[in-house]
This record gives sequence, structure tokens and C-alpha cells, in this order.
Amino acid sequence: MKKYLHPFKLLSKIINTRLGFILVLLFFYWIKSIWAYSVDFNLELEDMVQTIVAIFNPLPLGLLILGLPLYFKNSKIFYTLEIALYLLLNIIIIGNSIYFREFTDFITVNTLLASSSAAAGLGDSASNLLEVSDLFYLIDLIFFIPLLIRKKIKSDKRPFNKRASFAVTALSLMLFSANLFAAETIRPQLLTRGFSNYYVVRGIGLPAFITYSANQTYQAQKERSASTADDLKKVQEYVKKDYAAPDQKYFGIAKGRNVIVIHLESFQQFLIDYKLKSDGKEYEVTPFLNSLYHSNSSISFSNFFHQVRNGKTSDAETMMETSLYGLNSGSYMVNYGGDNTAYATPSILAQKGGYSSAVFHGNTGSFWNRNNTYKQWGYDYFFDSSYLEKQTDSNSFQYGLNDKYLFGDSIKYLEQMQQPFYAKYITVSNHFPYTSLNGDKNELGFPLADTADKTVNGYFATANYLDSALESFFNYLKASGLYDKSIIVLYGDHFGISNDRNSSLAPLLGKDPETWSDYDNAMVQRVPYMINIPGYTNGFIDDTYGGEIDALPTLLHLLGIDTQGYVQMGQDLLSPANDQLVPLRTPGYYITPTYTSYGGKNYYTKTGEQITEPNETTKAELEKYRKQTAEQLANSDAVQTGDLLRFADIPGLKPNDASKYSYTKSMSKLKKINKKLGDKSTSLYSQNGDQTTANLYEAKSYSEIHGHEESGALSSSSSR
Ligand code: GP9
Ligand code: MN
Repeated sequence: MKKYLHPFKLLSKIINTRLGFILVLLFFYWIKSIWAYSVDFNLELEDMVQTIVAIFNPLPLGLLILGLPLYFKNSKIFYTLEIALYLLLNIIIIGNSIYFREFTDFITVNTLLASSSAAAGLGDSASNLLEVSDLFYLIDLIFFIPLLIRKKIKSDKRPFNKRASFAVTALSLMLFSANLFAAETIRPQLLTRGFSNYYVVRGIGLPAFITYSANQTYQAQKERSASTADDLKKVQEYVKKDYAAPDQKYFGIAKGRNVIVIHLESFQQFLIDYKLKSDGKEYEVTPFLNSLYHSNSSISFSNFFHQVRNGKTSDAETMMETSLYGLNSGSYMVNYGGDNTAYATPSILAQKGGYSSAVFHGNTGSFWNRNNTYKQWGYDYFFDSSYLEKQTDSNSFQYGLNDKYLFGDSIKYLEQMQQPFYAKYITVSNHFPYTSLNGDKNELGFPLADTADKTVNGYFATANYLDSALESFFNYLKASGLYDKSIIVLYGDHFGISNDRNSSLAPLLGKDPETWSDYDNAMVQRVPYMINIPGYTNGFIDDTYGGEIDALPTLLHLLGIDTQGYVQMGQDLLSPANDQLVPLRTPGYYITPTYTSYGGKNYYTKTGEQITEPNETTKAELEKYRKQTAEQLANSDAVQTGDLLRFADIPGLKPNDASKYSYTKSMSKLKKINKKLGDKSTSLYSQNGDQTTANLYEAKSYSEIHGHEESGALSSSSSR
């Protein structure tokens, strides 16, 4: 009989070679990583392919790092270095596991450098953050200690030859390239757009994430350290010159009210009052929004443009909340949001009106680096997917919980908030690829458009769903009594149909795809902006040209807060001094009531006629607007990339201290405040005799509203 080597002997044989030792350490690093991925982190793995990539990703860089000591001949140096690197990898996994429990995010190089906030998570509370399951991280000791006791581990004196060492390095780099390729295929522009730290870690692992975050920090620091208080002065001069004083007719008309902001995902203005034709019938897409748009308690805008670029939603949020632009490339929130000093809506309203603040969003909190940016902006609470109903195939899709569930499940938190509050809802269901309802048969029924482009076809049904969700939420606001104490701001964040799909959209808008031009591309960048002020009866549709950058000064003036002296690039849209120049984020693109400059061409805004041979006056005017646009963007960029607001002294405002905020255990924090205030608590919950109002929310599904057979037939007559 053939004699087999005892497994213990075999192991000690392997482990007593240099390569074998490395492979054993790599094995332990690997299983600890997988443990961390599945137990401690929440990587939101959506499918099998993502899971496989995540399981694989610790190996390439693990091998690269643990393989480096092979280049050292001296066995003492080899083993010391090997153990040091292994410990380092362990610190990275375990440190992040503990940090994640408090911050639901990974440790970035920036947090490490600004050690105070890292320490806030890992310092005195670190012991509270330890869990029994952490014992798993000692699994390698269980393996090594008996071997050491039995003196089964010996150092291998034989150096590795250079070529073999190089082969290990080359192999690991090859594996890493394959890993990176797979990760980029799953999530294109993973590193350039940097959607979320989670996505980077689940795609390429922790060591690569650290390198990525180090580069981000380096790039940001470079510009930051080159800027001075003098740079801010120049910006302030510009802002002063550009300030548009409020119209007294509107100043303060909503003073002291709760502010509810609803971010309408991918919602373009052409949907307003739009009727989709299908089978010889017409279907009103957004009857409820249309009623708000035309209501005499709303101030609605008909020439309001989104101004986003690569940062999409995050750019829209940045402009809406700070009146500063996103970046020319990449996302401001991702690259600077977590660090830059900001004077954003929640912090201004807290200081000027004693507002509490919260964001509700059905996606993971790290997307667009929201969990860090919101602290800089002064949000007291951030209710992301971890606070909301568990996601299933029928109530959610890849961007998170569907809107009817988001609104419904937010109420238990909203009602606990002290009033006045500033609450922002970021909807998701009307997000590309407009298939969010496919998991729920009861929500299907609104007709699809009939074009060659599936994306265009689905857009109207998901917009209709959003509309229905909004109606349910408004009904709740009315039933609970919040409505009359609030103003509700609604805005579309950016286009839902990209320019390269507009030839399919054209016929639906009564246009010929053959003659569709850049002028048409520009015109469909309009998005809704409406301010619903319950009880106000002088509402109207305002034709002023403006964009997302103008929203904050407009809102603040309605709330009776003068923005003079604030570093904001926008102008109050209701101010008679508004200049109606709308710079888009792409350099050279802008829109005014007279001219539209888009795609390198100029047009008359009113007629769409292209300006091919401008006379001297027209030439001069176009040039003037081009310069003004560039000047505004340059001033905004200087603030954003130079973190210039750290030098600012804003009249009546203090900078916000981000280290005060944590978005864990929010419900118990809310309840504690309510309890402490007792009779003085202004939350709806307290006012309602400590009874919940959540039961007042009712969202019917499409088929409940319209019936199965007659799908869609009733939609055009409802709720006007
Ligand atoms: C995700 C959501 C979408 O949380 O806000 O962002 P977008 O893809 O529209 O930029
Ligand atoms: Mn968006």
C-alpha cells in the first residue's frame, strides 16, 4: 500500500518553504476578508457575478503584497517583513470592520489623516464596537500556535531567485488586471465616477480601495493647499456684484414652515402635462404633479434647467443645497463633499430658524458619498436603506426601495422630528433603465411608449408611478396636518433620456428625428421646479430662466433669510434683478431667454433658429454671455476645489462642525429628544399624544387604482 503523508506533516512541509508560508498567510487573509465582506461589511452584493468578483478580489493584491518579501535573500528580513505585511493586512480588515459598525463606510486615507474623526469611531467607543464574531479574526492563531509549540515551523534559509520572485509579482498583477476588468465591466466608470466606496471595495478589495482613496486625497490636497484667503476674496467680490436682492412681495412668505424637498429622479419638464398615446387613447402621465404645477398655491417654473454633469444626482444635490456647481468632471460629493467646509441648507436653516433636518433615501448611504457629505452639510439624520423596509424583488430594484415604500416607511421617523424640520426625499423609481416596477405585477399597467428604444418606452410608466407615490404622500401630509405647516419643494434632478436617445423620443414630442438639433437637445434639459405653499393663493407659473444653482437663494428668501454675504453662485428666481443667464456645466453651454449655446452652436431661444452669421451686436452679446458663464463656473470651481469656504466669515453664520453627526441609532436619538423636551416637544408624534400617524399613509398600487382589465384607462381623468 502506498503511504500517504500525514496532513500535519504535509502542512509543515509546505509551510516551511518561503512560498508555502506566503500561501498559507494569503489563505488566512483571504478567508478573513470573505468573513468581513459577509459578516461585518454590507457590500450590497446584487447578483452572482458581483459575489464571485468580491470573493476573488482579496487574492491578487494579497499575493502581490505578501509576495514582495521574496525579493529579500536574508531569511530574517524575509520573515520579519512577511509577518509585518501580514499584520498590516489584518489591521486593514479588522480596523475597517470595526469602523464600519459606527460609520457604515470604509476608512479613507483622508479620515486617517484627519485622525480626529477616525478616532471618534475607533477611540473610546471601540471597545463597545467589538463583537463576539470578531474572534474569527484570530483563526490563524489557532492554526499557528500548535505548530509553533510543536516547533513545526522552521524558517527556510533558501532564498528565492529573482526570476521566480518576479513571476509571483507578475502573476498577481495579471490577476489584478483581470479583477479590475471584471469590476469595471460590472460597473462602468467605477473609479472615475466613484459612485460609492462600497462599490470600489466589492469590486477590487480593500488594499486597492486604500490606494484609490490615497490618490483622491492627494489630488484634493494639492489644490487645497495651493489656495489662500485671497482667492476667496476674489470670489466674494464676484458674488457681491452678482447678488440679486429679494422681492419684498415674496420675502418671508413661508417663514418658519417645515420644508419638505422632493427630488424627482430623472424627471424632465416635458413630462408635465404630457399625454402618452397608446391604442388610440391618451394617458396623462403625471396627473398629480400637473395639478400641483397649475395650482394657485404653487409657484412653478417653466424655464428651469438642470445643470449637472458626470456627478448627475450628486451634482443636482450640490447645487440645490449649496448654490455652488458640481465639478467639470467627476462628482463634487465624492471628491470633496466629505471634507470641504460648506454652508448648506440644513446648516443655514438650523442656525437661522432652529430647524432639524433629515434625508430619506431608499439606496445605500454611501452612494455618492452621501453619508460623509451630509455631515459637512449639517444634516442631523440620514435615513438610508438600512433604516427602511427590507428590500425584496417586488418592492425595490438596483437603486433601492421603490418610492411608495420610501414615503410610507419614512413616516415613523418624520413624525418624531422636531418642527420646524427640513426633510429631503430622494426618490429612485424613475431611474434608468426604467424597469423598477417589473418585480411587482400590481404596479404594471401604465402603457409603454412604442419606440425602438426600450429605455424611452419605460420612462412614462415609472414617472406615473412616482406621481402616484407623491399623491399618496401628499394625502398623508394633509391627513396628518403637516401639510398646512409646510412648504413642499419639488425638482427634477437631471435628464432621464440622454441625448443619444432623443431621436427615439422626438416623435413622442411631435418632432421629426431628422431635424432634431442641438437646440432641441438643449430645450429638453428643462426640469420641474415647483414650490407648493399650502394656503397661499397667489401662485403662478413663472417663465424666468434659471437653473438648479438658483434654487437655494430662491428658497431662503421665501423663508425670510437674506442671502446677502453668502457665497452662492445662484440668484433668487423671484428677484427682479435676476439676470436669467443659465450656465450649463459643460464649458461654453448656456441658455438665456434670447440665446441658446449648445453643442458648439448658437440658436435663438424663442424660435430655435440657428445663428450662423451673427452681426456685430449679436457676436458681442454671445461673447459677453460666454464670458459671464465661464466666470461663474471658474469662481465656483475655485471654491470647490480650493475648499475656500474654510476661510470665509459669513455674516450671521458659523461653519458647521461635521464631527458632531453620526447616522447610527437615529430612532433612539429622536425619541430621546422628544422625551427630554416633554411638553415642549414640537414633533408631530408628541403633538398627536404620542401616537403614530403612520397609519394615515395609504398607497394603492396601479391595479388597485385602475383595475386590471381597464389598465390605464382612468388615469387621464383622476385628481385634477
Ligand atoms: C442613487 C441615486 C441615483 O442613490 O440617487 O443617482 P444617479 O445615477 O441618478 O446619479
Ligand atoms: Mn439622478
